[in-house]
Amino acid sequence: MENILEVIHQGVMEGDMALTQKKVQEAIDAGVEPGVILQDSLISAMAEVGKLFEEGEYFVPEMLIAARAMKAGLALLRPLLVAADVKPAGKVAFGTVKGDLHDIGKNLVCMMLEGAGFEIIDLGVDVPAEKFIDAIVNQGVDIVGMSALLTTTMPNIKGSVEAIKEAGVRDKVKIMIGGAPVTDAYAKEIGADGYAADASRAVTLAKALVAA
Ligand code: B1M
Repeated sequence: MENILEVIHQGVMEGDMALTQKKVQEAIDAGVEPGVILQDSLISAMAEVGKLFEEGEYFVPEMLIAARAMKAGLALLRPLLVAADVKPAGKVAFGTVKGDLHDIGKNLVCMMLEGAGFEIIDLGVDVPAEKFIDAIVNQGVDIVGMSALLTTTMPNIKGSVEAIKEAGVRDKVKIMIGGAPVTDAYAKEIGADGYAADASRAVTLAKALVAA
């Protein structure tokens, strides 16, 4: 008999949305625990996708279609996970900073984080500092993620970090940053907790920040 979790894992790896959804539904109907389906097929597949990306075997398009298939499966699982009170790996508020409309990288990082079991509050693009602060104060997030793609908007990451400090809530969250012009040195300079170069490394970083 086929191992349904392996088939789902493979469906995500190949970005086969229809197969992933069909098999997740079959697994649910067969009584497999939602948390097991999440961990042993969807999350495990996205972890492998991230590894293949880091090794240069997968590129952004493969990662995007895998993430899309993962999301299709997750949509079926989400209500069951909520009902079963399966705790997320952490809660992340994520946005592209003020003045910046690029969202492809942000969406990819969000999807990979979701695939790793994080709950995501997607604040969208052109996000002013007040929105990050609001997420910290009112949504109890563990991590704030900020993305910038323009050299002209990168200073708004620093501005947002400073606004978070001024609002007196800096010690309530970890701050991670990324985007094409952003560097590790910049993250250190502005007092962020970490920088990741791509979506796969963003997952590793987020896990480390939550564990710290
Ligand atoms: Co824009 N754009 N763009 N653009 N655009 C760039 C960034 C640019 C480098 C192109 C170029 O000139 N070569 C350039 C910036 C130059 C600079 O600042 N030095 C540029 C410019 C100038 C502009 C405009 C100003 C153009 C104009 O209007 N004159 C304008 C600005 C609009 C604005 O934001 N206010 C503009 C507009 C646009 C489009 C709307 C046309 C479109 C965006 C569509 C969209 O996002 N919905 C667009 C695009 C597509 C690009 C390029 C071609 C591709 C960006 C992208 O999606 N990459 C880009 C050139 C390039 O990068 N080659 C360019 C793929 C994506 C998966 O990678 O976003 O880097 P990336 O995300 C990665 C990592 O960076 C990391 O993980 C992601 C996945 O691996 N990462 C994080 C990202 N955020 C992270 C956060 C983390 C951790 C990791 O933790 C929180």
